[in-house]
Amino acid sequence: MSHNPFDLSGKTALVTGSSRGLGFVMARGLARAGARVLLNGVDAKRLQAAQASLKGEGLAADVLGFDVTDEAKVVAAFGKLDSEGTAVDILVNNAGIQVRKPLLEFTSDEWRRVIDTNLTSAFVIGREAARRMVARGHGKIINIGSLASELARPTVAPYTAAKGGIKMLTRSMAVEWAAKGLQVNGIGPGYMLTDMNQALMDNADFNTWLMTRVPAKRWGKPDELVGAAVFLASSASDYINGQMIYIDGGMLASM
Ligand code: GCO
Repeated sequence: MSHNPFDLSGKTALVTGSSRGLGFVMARGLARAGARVLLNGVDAKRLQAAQASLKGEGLAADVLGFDVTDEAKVVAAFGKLDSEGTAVDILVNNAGIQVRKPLLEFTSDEWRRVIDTNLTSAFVIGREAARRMVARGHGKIINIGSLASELARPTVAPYTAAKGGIKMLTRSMAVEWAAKGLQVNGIGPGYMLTDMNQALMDNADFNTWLMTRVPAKRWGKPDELVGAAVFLASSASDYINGQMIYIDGGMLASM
């Protein structure tokens, strides 16, 4: 029996949107902490490459590809896991997209696509995972929010609304499922060096603004999310529920 409270040996973790970016880095971190990870996405080639990368490190990684916005596919994926006898002990709701434009120019379809991917999917996948976790009396759900769970900036209204919803969905899940042995918390990344933010990283004016707003005076590195992900996925957080951990270089603490 490991006395390391951060040991994830024997656990299975499903990380949505984990063929690349923050999702892949968190999946790798959970695997390095001992978990068997289920990699999720819609691009089979990317998923195979991600799996090969983790297996190349001797880590336990399988692929569970489905579109997080397709409820029937989500339900079928969990049915497949049931039939294989695979229990998801840890769910990381990470999948998300970004669309940037003035709110007045957004179409309803664009709005719905962001909300469906970034928020509704966390509800649907969270519900499917939690039904099984509740039956077993334990489980960890980690919803990936954002600085935008707390603060807004122009041009990212749907994303911000979705990430604000992630914070309150996290609290709702926590208050309904804590007594059933589940811990549901969130991670709010700040401005991280990811493909999704490439347009911002390439923008000199944005970088100048950001460096005035972040006390750490730098962008975050994706690996800097792993510690919080392992912590919230492990027994070290068994009495923590409904919390958001912001990994933002101090940005939220600063006026
Ligand atoms: C943006 C960015 C942000 C970051 C991150 C901030 O356009 O402002 O995409 O949303 O991705 O979520 O915490």
